[in-house]
Amino acid sequence: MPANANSVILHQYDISPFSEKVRVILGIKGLEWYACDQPVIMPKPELTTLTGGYRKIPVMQIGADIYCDTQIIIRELERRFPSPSIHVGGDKGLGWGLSVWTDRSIFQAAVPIIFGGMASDGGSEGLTSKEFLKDREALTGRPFNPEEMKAAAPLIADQLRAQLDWAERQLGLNQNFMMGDAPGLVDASIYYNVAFIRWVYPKALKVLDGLPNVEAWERRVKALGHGTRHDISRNEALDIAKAASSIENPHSDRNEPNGLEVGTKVTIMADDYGRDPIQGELVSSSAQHIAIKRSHERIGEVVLHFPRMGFLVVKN
Ligand SMILES: N[C@@H](CCC(=O)N[C@@H](CS)C(=O)NCC(=O)O)C(=O)O
Repeated sequence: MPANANSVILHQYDISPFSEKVRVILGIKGLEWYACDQPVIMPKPELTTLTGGYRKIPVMQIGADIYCDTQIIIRELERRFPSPSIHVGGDKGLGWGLSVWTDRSIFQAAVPIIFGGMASDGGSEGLTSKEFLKDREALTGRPFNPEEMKAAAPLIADQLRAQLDWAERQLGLNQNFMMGDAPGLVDASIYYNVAFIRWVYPKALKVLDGLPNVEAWERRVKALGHGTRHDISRNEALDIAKAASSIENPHSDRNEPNGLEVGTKVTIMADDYGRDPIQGELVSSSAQHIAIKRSHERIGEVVLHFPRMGFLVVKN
């Protein structure tokens, strides 16, 4: 079935850990979706045409609505496809807070463990190519040097182990998933980190020795699958954006603290890495969401959606 303006298109690549977070959610919800594969390093001309400069992966597109960052992607999937919910057990909203822990603390531990470990083993292909390292230096604005990560990796492995031990205790209550018997946001948020290490540098999963509940849970989350995946080319995805119109209704937030309203021209940037500024005109905003519109001759007008936590918004 060809994709249309209502299809979920995930701009991704297979070994992208943050894409895996979203793919697990697609699996939990049993959704049909289209993978639009993007390059692992810059340039990504089709992606940045859609996003106005945002380069990180994944990005979700539905018609002319473009969702940047897994937080807003998953929030939108929950809004459009509420059942089964990603908020399970006692999680009514704090699951998002836990994803800040998993995305920043666990993920930032996984990176040096993987790259430092590969450097110790003398591996130097693919993910440690010169082009890749240069790209990630530009992304983070800091040296990305596996040789330096080598010394840190064993110390950081302790940090990873301590955090996965929390997960072990949580599961120890005889439950299949983090918040109870059903899988949800918290599972996807922890799991993608373990999956990333498993794919790229499985040796580092030595930290799972003594954490049998986490190992069994990892297999359970993997078995959830990714829903039904189709593939779509980058050009087709741009054609869909061009033919579609955004479904976002203009809306000013009465409680917005910084005087943003419909029509305000703003610049948005991530507060951690990949801080490329994206400019546009505000369509709607709330405590959790900001939508801006932009135009480009290849795709016409699109609306970009970002989460608020983790993104800075300034008036132009
Ligand atoms: N906060 C972002 C983080 C996304 C992220 O760091 N993605 C990685 C890939 S998994 C990335 O974009 N790396 C640079 C690249 O792929 O060019 C999110 O939740 O979506």
